[in-house]
Amino acid sequence: MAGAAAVDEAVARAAKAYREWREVAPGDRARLLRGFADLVDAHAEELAMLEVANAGHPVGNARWEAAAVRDVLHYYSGAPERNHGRQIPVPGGVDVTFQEPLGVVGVIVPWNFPMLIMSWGVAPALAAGNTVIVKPAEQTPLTALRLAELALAAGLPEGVLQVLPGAGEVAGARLVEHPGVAKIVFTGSTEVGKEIAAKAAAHVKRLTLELGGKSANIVFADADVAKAAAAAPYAVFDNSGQDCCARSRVLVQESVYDEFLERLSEAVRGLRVGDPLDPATEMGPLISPEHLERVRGFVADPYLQGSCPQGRGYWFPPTVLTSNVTDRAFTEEIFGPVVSVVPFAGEADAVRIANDTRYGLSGSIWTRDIGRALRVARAVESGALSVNSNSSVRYWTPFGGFKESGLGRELGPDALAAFTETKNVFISTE
Ligand code: TXE
Repeated sequence: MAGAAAVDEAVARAAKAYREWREVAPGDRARLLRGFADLVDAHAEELAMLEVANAGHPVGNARWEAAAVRDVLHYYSGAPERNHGRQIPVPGGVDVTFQEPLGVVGVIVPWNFPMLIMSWGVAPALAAGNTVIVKPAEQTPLTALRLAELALAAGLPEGVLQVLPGAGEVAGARLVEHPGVAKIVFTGSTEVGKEIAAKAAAHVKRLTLELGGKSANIVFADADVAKAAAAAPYAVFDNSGQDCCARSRVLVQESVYDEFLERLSEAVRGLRVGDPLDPATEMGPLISPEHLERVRGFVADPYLQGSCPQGRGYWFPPTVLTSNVTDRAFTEEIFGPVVSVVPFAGEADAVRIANDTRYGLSGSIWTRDIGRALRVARAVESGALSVNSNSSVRYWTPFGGFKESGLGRELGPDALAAFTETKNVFISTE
């Protein structure tokens, strides 16, 4: 558990490493990142098993996550050689822009997708020439430490990527306040995100924030209702609902509400909740006893609950609520396997309910009408929407939130821009 002094030491080491790392030729930086990706691939099974122990993820999910970490590293290993600026026509000379790295970047990671979210910060930051200090969540330091070892083994110079397990209020807070840290990437609760934004303002520190969500899954009567209902459990029960993209509010058009609820209930009853090491398991336990208590506090009168193991472990069954739009369970992020289903009358009604929240991270629209799909997608105040699909994250495309769900974008080309500063240079020809 690193204290403030350890953070200061790490920042000094990262600042020293930065002076060399930013000078490494783009092709060499690319090769090192590619080598890191290849080592992750070679250790994918080990990393997956470590994530099962770390966070209780079902082993199938953890395997997918290890592959996704590799893919993110691979994707950004192409970036150093394409991180070019522009040449802009101006009178009296030549104008060029450079995409300069920022310096030392602090990446503060939550416990819900420990290695995956770490890679979203680390890969583009390193590709752009920054050095990185990762502060994993208290509950889940294991895969972060292993990834740092693999980075060293791949030949990344010492100090380029450091992992510092520690308490949020100590090690995390010190990273945020340290004048030698140029940027903070934070994924976690909206409350802590606001606190970090206020502290970062003191140094005009660069920030990327990925915060909470309460996303809507909007099902219109003209949709393939069977498909939408079959996909809905994944959208909220994946990772036991501990997902900022969870579509925890399902809005269903009145005429197909009963049919949808019936089909959803059937799917929920069939969900296999249990031992994360069993490959057939679809949903594992919650992260901690405190979190279990918190989730429990939202559920008073469930419409339906699936089954889950009894006894040892932080188990909570997949739960369906038919709550009112003003209920706490409908408005607050539960971060557990609890979904609220409500009816709506028409398109305007659906958009109004979807937008009646302080969050705006993801969401889905199920319809066969392409015009409606685009109209609603444009009207919903959210950063990552999908039509006839419930998945939000593709590493090629920007991901991030509107409103209190965050600031800035991760993944895709946007993330590379988020780890660089544009410098403009004018050269007089007169
Ligand atoms: O998050 P915290 P917690 C939401 C979700 C969950 C709730 C609480 O609703 O129930 O947040 O989870 C570090 N300065 N999400 O308490 O505290 C901390 O050590 C600097 C949504 O675990 O925000 C950890 O590494 N850092 C979310 C990270 O911040 C601080 C994912 C997240 O912890 C700090 C997780 C401080 N003062 C929870 N205090 C998502 N967006 O996916 C804590 N940390």
